[in-house]
Amino acid sequence: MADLPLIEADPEIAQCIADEEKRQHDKLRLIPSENYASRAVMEACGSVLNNKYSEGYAGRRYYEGQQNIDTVERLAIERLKSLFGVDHANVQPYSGSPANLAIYLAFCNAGDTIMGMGLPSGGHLTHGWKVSISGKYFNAIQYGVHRDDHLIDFDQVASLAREHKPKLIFCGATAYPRVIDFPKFAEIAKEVGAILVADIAHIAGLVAGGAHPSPVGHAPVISSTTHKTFRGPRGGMLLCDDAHKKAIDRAVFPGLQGGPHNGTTAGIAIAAKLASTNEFKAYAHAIVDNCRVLAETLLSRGLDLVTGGTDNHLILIDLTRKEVPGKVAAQALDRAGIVANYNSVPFDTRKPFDPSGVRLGTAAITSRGMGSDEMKRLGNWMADVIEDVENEAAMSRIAGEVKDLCDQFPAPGIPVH
Ligand code: DSN
Repeated sequence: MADLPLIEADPEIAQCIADEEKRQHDKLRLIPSENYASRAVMEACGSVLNNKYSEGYAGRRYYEGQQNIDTVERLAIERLKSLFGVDHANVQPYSGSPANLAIYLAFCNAGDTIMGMGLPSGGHLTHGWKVSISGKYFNAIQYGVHRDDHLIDFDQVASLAREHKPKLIFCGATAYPRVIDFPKFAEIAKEVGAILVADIAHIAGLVAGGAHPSPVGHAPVISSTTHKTFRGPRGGMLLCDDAHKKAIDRAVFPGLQGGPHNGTTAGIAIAAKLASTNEFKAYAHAIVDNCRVLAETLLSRGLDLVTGGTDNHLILIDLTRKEVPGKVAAQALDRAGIVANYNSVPFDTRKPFDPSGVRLGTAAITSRGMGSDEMKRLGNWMADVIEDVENEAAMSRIAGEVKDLCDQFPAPGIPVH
């Protein structure tokens, strides 16, 4: 039984995977936290490395038989250190949320004051939002964006920091379309004696490829996922300077997690190697260029964008003025073969499960090799759908055109259907 191929062992799951391959091939995937992991990354994730337990760190494990795993983990660490220019890397966090929890465990006690950007302004749940453990176990102070231009309100960040003296300040976001000003955050953190943490989960690939400023030298602790713009496996990583490395390593293991997922570690090593190439640098810049063209097209069709545009891989459409709920728009777009997610916009008058925005990003479609011509077509399709969300005939026509376009730009790592 253990030797059967998937198609024989579990035809139902085999069919789900085949269907998902087809979906990922046939649709324009615009969820900004998604991408197509490189084929080599996918191979590593499905390899025998999954079979091995390796609690501890290279050279200091609690299980024997680490001859190959230690090499894999050391390669991942060394490549990340050189790629990002940091003193230390921990590649064991299971994903971004556990990476952020490890940071809290490393530097805070329950009840301590921490600061992060509020979810409605584009921050992540783990930056202190009330329903997350980070908002429940800590005294979480939340900063936000200006009401008029939706840019981070640094006067508010500074005054809240002075008033509350947080131990940690998180910067970085999941729904913020502009450059994060790491030096400005660092200045505020220094003034109040807080540790600045940069969560670069969304922009790690842009930072690695030089398409977004690096937090290194400003934030002594950096957390990230490895699968978004970085195009690696589903996983997490923590980067830090020498002063913080002992606490970070202890917090990840044994503080928070058991054995690392070694297939993922190998995938991170591969992604780091690929991200150090000129090809990846060009990819990172193309993500941003594509996003700008897509934003310009949407604006030209009369759609409102949070902050009026984008500097990175992400766009947040504000549909308040159009009076189309974000969920209705996202569902209509999906029927037209364009996959985005509904999302709150700053100062949203609607509830988070039925908000006014649609969030999109260009990391995955840029991995398919699409460029500005395709972004213009895409922006016009999106505007057509949003203008007439009940026009099923138009949606199925667009879905067909989307499929034709996708056939011209095969998705990396997916067999052509
Ligand atoms: N859920 C991820 C995102 O979509 O941005 C972040 O955790």
